[in-house]
Amino acid sequence: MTFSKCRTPIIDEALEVINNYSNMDSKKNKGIDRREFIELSTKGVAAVSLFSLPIISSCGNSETTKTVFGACYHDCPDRCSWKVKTIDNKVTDFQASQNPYTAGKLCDKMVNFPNDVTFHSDRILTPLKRTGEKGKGEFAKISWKQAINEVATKLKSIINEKGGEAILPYSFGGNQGKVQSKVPNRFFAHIGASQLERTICGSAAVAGVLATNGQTTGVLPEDIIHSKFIVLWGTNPVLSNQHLWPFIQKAKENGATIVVVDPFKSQTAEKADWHIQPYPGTDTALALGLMHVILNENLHDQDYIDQYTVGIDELAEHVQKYDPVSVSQITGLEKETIILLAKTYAQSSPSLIRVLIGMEHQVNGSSAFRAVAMLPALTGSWRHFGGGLMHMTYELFGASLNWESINIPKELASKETRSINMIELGKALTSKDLNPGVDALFVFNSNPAVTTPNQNLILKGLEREDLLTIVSEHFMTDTARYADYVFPATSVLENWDILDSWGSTYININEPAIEPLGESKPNSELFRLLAREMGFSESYLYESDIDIVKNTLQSDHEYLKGITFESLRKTGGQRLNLPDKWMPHAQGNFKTKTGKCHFYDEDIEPSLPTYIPREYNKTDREKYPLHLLTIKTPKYLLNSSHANIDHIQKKEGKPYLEVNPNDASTRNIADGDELKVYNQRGRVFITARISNKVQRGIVCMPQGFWPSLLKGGSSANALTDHLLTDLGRGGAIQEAKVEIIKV
Ligand SMILES: Nc1nc2c(c(=O)[nH]1)N[C@H]1C(S)=C(S)[C@@H](COP(=O)(O)OP(=O)(O)OC[C@H]3O[C@@H](n4cnc5c(=O)[nH]c(N)nc54)[C@H](O)[C@@H]3O)O[C@H]1N2
Ligand SMILES: Nc1nc2c(c(=O)[nH]1)N[C@H]1C(S)=C(S)[C@@H](COP(=O)(O)OP(=O)(O)OC[C@H]3O[C@@H](n4cnc5c(=O)[nH]c(N)nc54)[C@H](O)[C@@H]3O)O[C@H]1N2
Ligand code: SF4
Ligand SMILES: [Mo]
Repeated sequence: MTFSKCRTPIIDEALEVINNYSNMDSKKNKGIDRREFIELSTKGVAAVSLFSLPIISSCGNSETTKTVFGACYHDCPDRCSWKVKTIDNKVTDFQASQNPYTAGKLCDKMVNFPNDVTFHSDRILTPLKRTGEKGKGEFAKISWKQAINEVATKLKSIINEKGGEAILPYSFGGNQGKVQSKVPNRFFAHIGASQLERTICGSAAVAGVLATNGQTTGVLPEDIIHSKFIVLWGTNPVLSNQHLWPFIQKAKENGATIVVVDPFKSQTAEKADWHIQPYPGTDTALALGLMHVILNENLHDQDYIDQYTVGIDELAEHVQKYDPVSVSQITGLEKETIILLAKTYAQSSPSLIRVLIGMEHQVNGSSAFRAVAMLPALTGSWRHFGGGLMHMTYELFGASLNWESINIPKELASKETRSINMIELGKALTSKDLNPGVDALFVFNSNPAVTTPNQNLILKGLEREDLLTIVSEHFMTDTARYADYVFPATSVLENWDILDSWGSTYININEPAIEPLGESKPNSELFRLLAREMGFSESYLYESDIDIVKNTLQSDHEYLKGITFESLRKTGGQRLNLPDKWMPHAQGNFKTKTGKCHFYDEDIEPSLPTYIPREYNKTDREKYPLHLLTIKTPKYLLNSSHANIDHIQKKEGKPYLEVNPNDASTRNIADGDELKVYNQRGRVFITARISNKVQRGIVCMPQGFWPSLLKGGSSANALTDHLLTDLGRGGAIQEAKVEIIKV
């Protein structure tokens, strides 16, 4: 469509909405018939009359200003809501909207988002085809037509020769909008591609808590202000859950004690009243040790246990071997610390344990969550408002939204195809045993060359000449550098979406603030175009983004009362309509098969949470004696996102390895020395920072830096292994041993 320059702003807006419709829902490509066009026009005009604020200006000089609401797409528990003002496709204002949980403040990672990502000069805005060697990042611009045609042809030929399972989609939380993360799954299910076990974050944590409670939704974030004793167990809200932190501070003002259990002296640990610093991966033993003390000191709530739990006899017997002396040897904590923590936790009321993700990335990580989740039932802290366990909130959205609109259609869901675990990407790409092998890798919403363990094995796989790698991205990431084809993805300011949350209780829609820049297209549109090129006719492959958003809200569930597409367009994020006093387990009501809290479950192996460390052989123990943590300490990065932005690099500074003074002195290492950190999988060059943030025997480096931007071309995940966790098939990323040497 071409428009005359001289038109009224209201029509301008209507046409823009119509344009968005036609751009985003492949109908444009299929040709819109007259009836559909009238329907769309009506929708467009209705939308305009409600929400645009055209500046009345003279003909030929029309400016259109617009305010839309949206939400942060990042894999972050906060899910902030925002408001974007634009004039003529330029963002003039970008800030938090009135969502009380966002509380008027986006984090430092996001305040400058329009410039850092959407309008950044390095952004990829056309399809690209590789011209140089894999990994060199040499590409030529090509048209969408050519890119879609060549990729569709190659995928079809792989399907014909090897079957759909030879194609592996690889995506994670790069964009947590439901449309931009889930809709592509329809395409992959349709072609019978391998399934990806998306378990790198949350899977082990959730599996552990579900084993005990049957649900992860415990105390809601805002209700933490009622707690008097808060244990932040393996989580770092000052950095990773910033909008919860003010509520924790409020609790402190109300008299709460804040305890952090973390092997690293995190930003949160520095601000806590009490930092308990166990060895990494020993939390299962610590939790069982606390239960030992609580039961032996008679600090448990027998009535709660009798009414609402199963397996107390088995648990009581099991914890006898986790006495404070034994647990002290496992965790490295003083036995007095273990006893004091158990007593103060059990005797304070309401007492709350906050867990999130951090502790799961250990071989025993899921058991740790399972064991920790038992403590509130043992002490009956669920009975008190503000007491219990705080974990995730996604189940509230799971219960209330219309998921049929988002999930792959029923007819595809039953298709059985093999699964490949995302943690084991390097193995899958290099394995000679997989049949069929992975012939095509399709990456979107993820940057596995940085974020997935065993980086060098992944890079080796990505170097394969016979691997077709397709990446949809904003930037030339370290993964995209290896692509044969790169597609330009829209940013969140340019596409429709609906966003639930895993850490807050607000639902958001995301309305495009501007038209897609350059030739960028939403993930959803990319797969509609491919489907059309491959000749598929099933309607579920062509649903428009806005229809999916609307349908997802079609639900009679009480939590969505008063929340509609129209209301969300006017307000931005809205809190789910939840009961005033949310106390899910005050009277049991666990979502396990018995309806009770499970201290013991014979259907799970082992039937009780058990501390089972990874055994190393003597040679490895001697060669790589230090335990390496690679965690989210960068303030300005969200995983690997934003690590390529100049001013962010300056603010963030270079990465350091935290080394305990004892380990440094035995190796003759001084603060500021350049080090090589190495093990059997790789090596990273990094500067030493000698500190007491880590205990003797432990070193810590940040995750998220791109290998290509560091000396030696390796970053944290070059040292990590693709080990799986005990339950949930997550990644035991933090189970890595290394040695360090001055270079
Ligand atoms: N600034 C910033 N914020 C982020 C992110 C980011 O990259 N940067 N990432 C987002 C994502 S994807 C997620 S999943 C969340 C995660 O948010 P959190 O769950 O808070 O997790 P992490 O920061 O990964 O880890 C928290 C703490 O767990 C500790 N930890 C590691 N191993 C163990 C252990 O064995 N036991 C115990 N007790 N603690 C352990 C680490 O030292 C770390 O300080 O943060 C989100 N927010
Ligand atoms: N060593 C170590 N490794 C870790 C962790 C750790 O603590 N230590 N944490 C793990 C955790 S918890 C997580 S969640 C993972 C995260 O790992 P990833 O999901 O790979 O996260 P990001 O590095 O943020 O990469 C997301 C990418 O998606 C792109 N993107 C954003 N929006 C869109 C879009 O709309 N379309 C397309 N096509 N692309 C888009 C971004 O530009 C970015 O490059 O990392 C894990 N890896
Ligand atoms: S990254 Fe998290 S804290 Fe920052 S704006 Fe997004 S949701 Fe909010
Ligand atoms: Mo994560």
